[in-house]
Amino acid sequence: MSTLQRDPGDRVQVLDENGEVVGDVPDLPEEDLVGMYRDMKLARHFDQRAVSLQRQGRMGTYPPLSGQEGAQIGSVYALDEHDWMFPSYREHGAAFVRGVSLKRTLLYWMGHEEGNKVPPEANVFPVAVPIATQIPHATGAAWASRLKGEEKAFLCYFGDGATSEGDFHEGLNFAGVFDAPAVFFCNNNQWAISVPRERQTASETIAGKADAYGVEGVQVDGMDPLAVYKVTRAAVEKAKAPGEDDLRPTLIEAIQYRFGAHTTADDPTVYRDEDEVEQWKAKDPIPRLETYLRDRGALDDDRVAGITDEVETAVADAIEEAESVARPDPEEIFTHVFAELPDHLTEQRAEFEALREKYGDEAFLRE
Ligand SMILES: Cc1ncc(C[n+]2csc(CCOP(=O)(O)OP(=O)(O)O)c2C)c(N)n1
Ligand SMILES: [Mg+2]
Repeated sequence: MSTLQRDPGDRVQVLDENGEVVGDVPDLPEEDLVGMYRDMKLARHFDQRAVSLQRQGRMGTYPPLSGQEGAQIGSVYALDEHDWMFPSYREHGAAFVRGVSLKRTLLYWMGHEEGNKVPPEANVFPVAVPIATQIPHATGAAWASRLKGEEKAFLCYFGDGATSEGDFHEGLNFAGVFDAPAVFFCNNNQWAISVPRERQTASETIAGKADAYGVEGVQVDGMDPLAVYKVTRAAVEKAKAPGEDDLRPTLIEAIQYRFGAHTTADDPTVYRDEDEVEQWKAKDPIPRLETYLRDRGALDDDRVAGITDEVETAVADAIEEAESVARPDPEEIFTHVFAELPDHLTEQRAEFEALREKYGDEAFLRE
């Protein structure tokens, strides 16, 4: 059976929960397989440090990604250099692989506007906090690229919650009708803050929604990085060079779980059981790939220790660099969005300036 043309309930898997091979391993050089492992470890360690910084008051609200590394790294490895990625707010791991530095991601969540400035060569759209808005953006960019005669794929990430938004329908419908070279990648992590997957949609699967748009839908084990790579690579190739009877777009549903809170402002213990979290932790993508790589002789204790050191140093250096940037002036919240400030924001800025003048900055910092 081809990777994409299958029943959406038939979940693609290459490594089982113990790292045993149960499907065809994608044809990737060993260097890339080890690279995937390193990047997943980097994403995990970055995440743990970022949550800790927030808890220490050294960073603002932050959305953790632990548990979702397999989906992020596996999928982003499937892009070619000139392809594009459209993130939500949780894809720091994937963005890093594309060349958005850890320092820049830290600056973003520390409240620096500079953190929003994506290096042009990364081909990554800015973070989208409003749910699903990036979906029609990706469709539009993909369609425009095709009209220009380019051969590029546009990988768009969003959550299970995003599938209830009008933007999801509009983006996928348009992509189907105009045959846009887009890959819609749903990170189904089972929760949209406190709303469980079964309250999100009565559809049996999210992948099955593809039928409504006349495009292919495929479900994959999102905690199996090799399976994720395989389906995303097939979708990227099809987006650029479809077979005679194929439409370019694909909807991928990657089944996974976020181990942590929705954001550092959320307390998941009030809406989900610890047992559920433990069950999903048994599917952790990192030890799974590590077991496979050790079995094929690509990793041993020394190499794992070397990668762990490398990752810890990279994150520590990025934190030091980000914290050495002077804190942004609060007035910056009024800049960078509009070329000309609208009247209501001009008034708010004047009010802010007056309050600042009267009470001083110290008053704003008080709890
Ligand atoms: C248009 C819009 N509505 C509501 C919100 C508030 N909100 C932020 S995250 C979130 C849940 C999103 O869940 P999901 O799409 O599953 O993504 P996840 O956070 O699980 O990755 C909501 C409702 C928002 N940011 N934008
Ligand atoms: Mg979700």
